[in-house]
Amino acid sequence: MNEQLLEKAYAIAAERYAEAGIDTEKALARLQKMAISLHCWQADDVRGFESAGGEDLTGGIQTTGNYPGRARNVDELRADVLKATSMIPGHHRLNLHEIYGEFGTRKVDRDQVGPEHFEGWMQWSREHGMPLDFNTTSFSHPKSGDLSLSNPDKGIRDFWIEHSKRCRNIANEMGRNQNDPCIMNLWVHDGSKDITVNRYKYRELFRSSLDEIFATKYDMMKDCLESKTFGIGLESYTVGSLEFCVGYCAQHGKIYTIDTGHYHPTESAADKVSSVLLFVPELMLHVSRPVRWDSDHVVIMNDDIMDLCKEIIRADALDRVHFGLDYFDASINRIGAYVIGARAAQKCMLQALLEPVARLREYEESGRGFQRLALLEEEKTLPWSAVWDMFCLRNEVPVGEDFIPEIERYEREVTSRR
Ligand code: RNT
Ligand code: ZN
Repeated sequence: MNEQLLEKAYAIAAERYAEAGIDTEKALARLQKMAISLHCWQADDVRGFESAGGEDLTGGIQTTGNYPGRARNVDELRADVLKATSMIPGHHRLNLHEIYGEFGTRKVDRDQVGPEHFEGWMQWSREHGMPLDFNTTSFSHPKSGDLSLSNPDKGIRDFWIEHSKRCRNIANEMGRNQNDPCIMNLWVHDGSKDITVNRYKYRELFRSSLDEIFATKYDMMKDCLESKTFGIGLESYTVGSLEFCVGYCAQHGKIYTIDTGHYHPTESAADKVSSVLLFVPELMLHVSRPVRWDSDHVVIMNDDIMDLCKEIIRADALDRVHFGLDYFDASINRIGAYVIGARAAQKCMLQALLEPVARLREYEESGRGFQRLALLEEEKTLPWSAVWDMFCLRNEVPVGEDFIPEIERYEREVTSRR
């Protein structure tokens, strides 16, 4: 790309935004601080490293597609993540699931996992200045069944309680290692396919399991709870529903995870920001793209994510929100999937940061509805893309579609040979 042209376009855009009362430099500085927690599981279709080929994916989630080149081991996954981040402006985090530990040749069951299995990751994290986040993993295991932490069988329940406790300890070690709290998400698939009568009972068990898991206090990790509406094969009942999780988080001061694919199709994830943030300390986001269901398509710049970002900025809540991605598309180049999704999320956030919100509020507060709608409509065509290009240029990553040949080259030389 012609740098001079980009500079010129940016200068004009900055002036145009100044007319609307917006300082583009401020917006760029704020975007620079936005760290995205990149989900490691896009690189290998959520398989992990517990066994050589990875376990079959269970727990009501599904990857579709068999594009060649998925990461088959920790070295390939690390290389892919670094390749992706070289094309994503800014500094980001990596979100690991427990099944991505380095277990060696010995079988390490989930109730046996410890920080030692993540030593390599912590060292890698220091080397690359990429803080880690973490997740318990209740799916893809012989004891997953339909119920894990809410299972009436005490043996199975205790197994998952032990797993979750150990994960919190690992997360705390990660936080100490990076001198920045590790955000640990807890999502369990628990639910049932058909009409369920003991709804109250399983939720009561889930609550008491959580109480037990969270009994230990840690300084360098933060707990999040993620709700869901339904999973594949678990269509009629989800133990960790929205109300359950928000209720639990509100009562116990935990972080609530909004996964944008986990609500009814016409329900707005964005509207939850101002509702939930009044009652929970912080939010974690799993930015995803549901197509007809929680299909986890690659995130693109769309109204859903734009609204979500705008609600965060309008609520002045940027420092109370952890921004993560959660999708897994196995039908296209997986590094490309990371780059498209992360950049799309950043584009949405940039536009939120460039919104002439003071003027919009003025209109709203004085009852000028037409003016508010007109400005909301006009802001869509303000020259935000020139600001975005400048962000990429300053961060020394490809501008515009220039990342396409770069990913094609990596595919030719690396992933297609796997
Ligand atoms: C599943 C949840 C969960 C997973 C990942 C792999 O519906 O969104 O967050 O996608 O943890
Ligand atoms: Zn999620």
